[in-house]
Amino acid sequence: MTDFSISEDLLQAENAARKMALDEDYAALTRALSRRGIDGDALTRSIMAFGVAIPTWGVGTGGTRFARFPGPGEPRHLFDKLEDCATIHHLVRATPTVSPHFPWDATSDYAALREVAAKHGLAFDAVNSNTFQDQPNQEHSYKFGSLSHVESAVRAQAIAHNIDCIAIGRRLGSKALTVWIADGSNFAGQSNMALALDRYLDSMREICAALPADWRVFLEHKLYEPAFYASVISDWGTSFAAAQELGPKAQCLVDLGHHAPNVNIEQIVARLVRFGKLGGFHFNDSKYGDDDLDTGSVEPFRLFLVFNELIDARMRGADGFAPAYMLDQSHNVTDPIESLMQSAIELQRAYAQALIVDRSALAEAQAANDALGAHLELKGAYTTDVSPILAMARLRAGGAIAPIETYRASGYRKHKAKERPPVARTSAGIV
Ligand code: RM4
Ligand code: MN
Ligand code: MN
Repeated sequence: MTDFSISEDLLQAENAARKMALDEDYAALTRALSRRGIDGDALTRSIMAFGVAIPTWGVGTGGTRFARFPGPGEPRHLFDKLEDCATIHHLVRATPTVSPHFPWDATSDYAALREVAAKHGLAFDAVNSNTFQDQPNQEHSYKFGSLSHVESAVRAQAIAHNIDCIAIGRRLGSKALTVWIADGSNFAGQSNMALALDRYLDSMREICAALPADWRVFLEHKLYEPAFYASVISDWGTSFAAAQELGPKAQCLVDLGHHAPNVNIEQIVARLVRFGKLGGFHFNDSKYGDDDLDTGSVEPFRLFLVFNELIDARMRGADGFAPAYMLDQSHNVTDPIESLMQSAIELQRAYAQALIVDRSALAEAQAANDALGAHLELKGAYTTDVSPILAMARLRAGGAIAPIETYRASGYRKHKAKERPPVARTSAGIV
């Protein structure tokens, strides 16, 4: 059976049906922007150049610790996942890279894998290690930690796994390793919090020593879960201090869902930028904790404020500023392809809105202590509906004016449900 893919004919037909309305909306928006001194076409070009990586596990249906409800036509293996990632990029033209997770994505021939990805028009972004669960036939268990474990043999196994990930990443063309550990404690007194951090740092030093010259390592912090009393790398402060000790290749990764409620994430971003330690993002949204909701679905203003800091940093030419962007969210009730397309669009929206902030008017208001005036500069950009710019960027890049509608019209999922009969136990998604 040949694998179904969305045809150019369908894409053209779907776009043709929407083109006239888009042209009208785009003209109206670019006229309104030009009255504000903004070049709409230049903005469209900036949006076309924006890219975010899709995590391979994101195209599988996720779950909670209570249940997982698999969807039809789920990817059964890495090659199916790549096919779904390619479908997303085909329509949204904003997701040219894939971020793999090992050993979930382990395969025997990485050169072949890289070729298959390239045929799909995809490249590989940061590789993620996994020492938060045990694998079949693994010698030592991570039940009580990995890089910070009290036993050196367990730490050595976790270090070796990370070094393996670097070796795989080199073959795939990656330039960064993301390390998130689940290490921590569930009882007061269970762990010596000072010594656990020391052990983590010693382990990370060995991993850093194995990094190629042009690689970075991203330290990902997370407040809680599965450690509910104290996580070893719990917050940006710990992550930052660790990155400082580990040297220039080590930077911090901000997963939007990994903070306490009400924490000012945009300020954390500004701090990390200031010290040259902002490595990248895992984008998602969150209401209560690490709930991995879809990007921009709950707090779009916060997402905009994060991008506002990023644009500010870029305009200022902040030192060592080259953050990596990745989506990291768990799709439990939606078709993951639809969620990922919408999330990529929400990132582009926040990016576009941040780009149209009048930075000199903002600076003037700040200098004059005009609090409301400064705020209104941000609000003016945030309340601008940039959708026509985003749609035009997709169209000009060869994608869909309306990606979700086009995807639904294609029947892709129905076809995949036939091509990919359910397997007993898939590794798709976060369970
Ligand atoms: C963690 C963290 C990591 C991700 C795993 C699956 O909460 O966000 O980035 O790899 O989940
Ligand atoms: Mn993450
Ligand atoms: Mn997470």
